Amino acid sequence: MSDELKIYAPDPAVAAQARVSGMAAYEALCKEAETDYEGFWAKRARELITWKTPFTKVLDESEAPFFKWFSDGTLNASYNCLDRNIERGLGDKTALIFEADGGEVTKVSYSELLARTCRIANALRAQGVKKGDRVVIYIAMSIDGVAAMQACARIGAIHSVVFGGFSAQSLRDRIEDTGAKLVITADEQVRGGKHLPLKAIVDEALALDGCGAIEKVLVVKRTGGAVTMKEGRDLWMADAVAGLPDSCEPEWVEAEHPLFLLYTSGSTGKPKGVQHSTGGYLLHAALTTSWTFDLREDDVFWCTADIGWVTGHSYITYGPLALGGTEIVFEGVPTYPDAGRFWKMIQDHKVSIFYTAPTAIRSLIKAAEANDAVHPKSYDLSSLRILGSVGEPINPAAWEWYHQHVGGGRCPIVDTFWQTETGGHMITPLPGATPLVPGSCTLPFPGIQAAVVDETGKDVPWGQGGILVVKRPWPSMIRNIWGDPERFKKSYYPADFQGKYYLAGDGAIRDPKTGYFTITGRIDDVLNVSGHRMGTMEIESALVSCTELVAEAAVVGRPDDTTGEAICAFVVLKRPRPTGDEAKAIAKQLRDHVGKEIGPIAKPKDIRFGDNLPKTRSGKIMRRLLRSIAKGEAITQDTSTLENPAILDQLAQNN
Ligand code: 6R9
Repeated sequence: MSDELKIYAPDPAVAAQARVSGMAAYEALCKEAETDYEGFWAKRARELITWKTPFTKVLDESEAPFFKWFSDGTLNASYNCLDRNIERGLGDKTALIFEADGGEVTKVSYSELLARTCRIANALRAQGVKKGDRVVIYIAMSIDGVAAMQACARIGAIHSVVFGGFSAQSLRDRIEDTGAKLVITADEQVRGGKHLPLKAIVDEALALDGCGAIEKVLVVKRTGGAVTMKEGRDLWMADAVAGLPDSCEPEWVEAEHPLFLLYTSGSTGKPKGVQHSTGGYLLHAALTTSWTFDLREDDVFWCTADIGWVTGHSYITYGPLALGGTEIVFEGVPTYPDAGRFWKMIQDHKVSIFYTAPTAIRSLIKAAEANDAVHPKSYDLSSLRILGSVGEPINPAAWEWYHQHVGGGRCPIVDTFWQTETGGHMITPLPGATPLVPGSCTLPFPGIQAAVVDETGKDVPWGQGGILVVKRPWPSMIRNIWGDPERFKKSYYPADFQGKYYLAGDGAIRDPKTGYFTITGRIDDVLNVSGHRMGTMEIESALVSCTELVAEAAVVGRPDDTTGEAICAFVVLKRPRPTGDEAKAIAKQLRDHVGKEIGPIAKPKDIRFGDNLPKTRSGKIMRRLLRSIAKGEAITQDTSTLENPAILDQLAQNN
């Protein structure tokens, strides 16, 4: 393969009807934002959002970096996603197509989704939940999951969805940090044909210290599996909503009122509660759905993310519904009953916009290459118009396969770079405008002032790698770390850039000719495993919390063909270094321990034991050496500052 840049011009059929059609239109939008930044955003906020009280102020920088947008406007997110579509005549239109793990399909119209949302909202109010109270949602992909989020938004409660794969301990940490009053969960979840507990994990979490604020648990019946209901605390959702009306007056909130908290990993300490606003967040979720996905009323949109992650918030619960779209909510996994599941669902539901993660694509490529029956060519995918990728860099080989075999060579791929903190797309192609280059997320979304700078905040020339920053605040940006404004400032507006630029935490490089961005990976101690963010410190803490065994642990990432990055742990035990079967058994025990502390997604793929770790004379672990060992590379770095060089050979041999 030559490394010559391959460029794919937008498909003329897609471009002809796209909202942003052609590069001149894209450039005009960027120019508009440059010339009148506040005017640019205010215009879209008026077009896309229905305000109860129109705003007169746009951006308020008086308490920078705690920026405010549209602060004297009031609105309700669920009104914008539901009622107003019904008022526009879309009441009978299908809002959600739910496909269960086993294949059963349930469709709900906008009117039905509104009624369901209102009943849950009324139940929350009946249980004493008020504006500003936090509600933790620990549930699998379901209509009730989306409705529960919308119900919180309806009454001004702040939801915090916790991914159903997190352990009781992780759930406890989030419940404690939010100070939530109520948990919404289900009896069980079903994934890949297996029933997995949810309510039992909630019980376990609530039995730990720190969950004292929880008064009630509402339980959705999904499988009918056995659960224990605690008298006075636990209530079946069906009983909680019984007899309550299916309408509910929305709570009109200020634009800056927090819509949700979502926990994500940073380089240090416990996961941070990323706080999003109502007005600015909803605007960008809707605007990016409109421009990046070009969503239209006859589209069937499928974002395969879970509502436990930010992608599920912006591109399942809020963006597509704000535009009156029809979308798929999928409970299961891409490989069950076989690895053709995604392609079959695209065919069955005539999906026109499909948004997934590179990890999923890479694993499905492997399966398709081994078995024609699960190859996309065995399905009718002609309904597809636009493809998207998110969560991690997509390698050019996977991009080409996705483009050719899934998109039939005609569908543009929007490789969307963004983060939990950014609320919506930051750097992404627009499907009817941007010429595509596999492996590049191309150019900033109009209005987003992304740049690549050096450590002092100076722009680096195109072609030179540097630090990705955003130079101006934008409407859907993180507002705070829940309860920790100092950490917010330090993490995102560090003194290195005089507190002026938003620090994304990623490195980037721009193509010398086109200026296209390529993300080069995290510049902090955050790993990206299958598109999930994991802090190395969190995993290290989980390992050393196995106090009877572990003396010390260091975690690094190494490249992995399927998951992008894999977790590799170097562990020093409180007993002699194990080998052979004993090493295998202890590694399994430690993996299970991490699974229990954080969740299965955090289990290290490799665990290596050493008598010690490579350290400098001042006792600092030299992680860059561990990274080389994890990759199986020869050590070429300077090891002269190392206290104990012999340890490198031991760790390198120990597989
Ligand atoms: C939306 C989401 C954010 C981190 C981010 C970056 C990586 C996401 C990417 C990408 C390259 C893309 N990332 N999209 N890297 N190209 N298109 O994934 O949010 O879970 O917070 O992760 O993921 O490293 O900083 P989140």
